Amino acid sequence: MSNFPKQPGFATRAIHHGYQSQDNHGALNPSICMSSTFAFDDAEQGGARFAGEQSGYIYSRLGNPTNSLLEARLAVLEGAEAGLSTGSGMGAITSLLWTLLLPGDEIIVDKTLYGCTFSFFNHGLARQGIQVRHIDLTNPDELQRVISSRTKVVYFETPANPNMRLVDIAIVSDMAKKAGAWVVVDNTYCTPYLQRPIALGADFVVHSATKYLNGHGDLIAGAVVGPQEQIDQVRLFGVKDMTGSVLSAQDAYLVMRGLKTLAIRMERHTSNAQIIAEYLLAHPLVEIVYYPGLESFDQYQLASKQMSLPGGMLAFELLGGMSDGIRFMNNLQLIKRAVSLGDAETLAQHPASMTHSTYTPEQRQQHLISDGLIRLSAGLEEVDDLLEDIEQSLDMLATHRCVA
Ligand code: 4LM
Repeated sequence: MSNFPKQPGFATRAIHHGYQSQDNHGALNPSICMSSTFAFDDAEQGGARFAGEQSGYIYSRLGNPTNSLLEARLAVLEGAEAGLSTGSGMGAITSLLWTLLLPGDEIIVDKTLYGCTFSFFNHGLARQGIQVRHIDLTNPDELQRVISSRTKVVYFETPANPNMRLVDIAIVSDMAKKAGAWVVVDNTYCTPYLQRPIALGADFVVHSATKYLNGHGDLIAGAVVGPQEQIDQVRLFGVKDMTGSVLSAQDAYLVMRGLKTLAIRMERHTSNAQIIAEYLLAHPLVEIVYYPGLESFDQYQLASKQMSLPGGMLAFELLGGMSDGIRFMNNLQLIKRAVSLGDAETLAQHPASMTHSTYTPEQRQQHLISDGLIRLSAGLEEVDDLLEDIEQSLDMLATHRCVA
């Protein structure tokens, strides 16, 4: 963007940051750089780029102009020094943590994590001699008790997938900083439109850009943002040598297309989720609703403190438990039964048998993931149509109960 406006707002940055159409034949949109490799003027230039003595592109596993633009936009939106795009959210998490951690280090993580993140910690990190300690980070006193000079990283999601538990980013980051540990926050559920962990003291933010950042359910992507020096290391070691988790230039372009509407989409996801959450809360067949925008939510105050809006994700349990939850899902007509989140379509899924089936039943109990929980990602449809679908599905449950 040129120097105007002096302090562009969120949506303006999401649309314009880092790109000047006048420098690109007037093209409104950046072009997609479809090149795996980049020619050097001479051998000395190639050598200097490999030696890190000269900036410039070498090979798209290390960087590509289309990806660089996306990375700059994500960094500015999250308030970070630098960004790196990856081939998936798991690619972002693994590339970052394989870079930060060595055998013998300890990572403290929250009890509740997305199923594959949990699986990576247990099957990936723990097996390589890294101590993984799961604690309840919603209670910072627990962190205070266990954090030590061995702790290299503190890692959490907030809201946590799938049960919506919140972690106080400012308090946890302050404690971690005093102990010399890095703080990594998975901000997939919120996006920087709702929550900016780095401004609250976190060091790194990771994303599944598959979700809200792209927003259209048509690709898999990830990102990590943080301090320039460490992001360079994640690029040069984590991605280049360890995971190879590279985002294609075409998909980087599509994520940027998604970013252009992120602000208005997050407003609509939130208003739809709020209305659905209130409807469910008042329904006689619903036992509990977990949504940060409800006053009945036990971390409502914390949500108001660190999230600018309560977001598009909610979870709930029916009085009839898991069997009614499954029936509820099967009765849905408009809402799709699908994992993933942040798409235009409203999606319902059952974490215990789907996204969190990487936990054993005992682990799910220890990690506060109830078998009856149903997760909804509120989409962008007309909310009355969504309510009509939810209502007819619950009505069918009520009929089934009367008949049974
Ligand atoms: C899901 N989630 O929940 P990729 N971090 C969080 C996530 O929810 C996910 C990832 C990372 C779901 C996928 C099926 C908080 C994924 C991993 O899928 O690798 O882009 O992101 O439904």
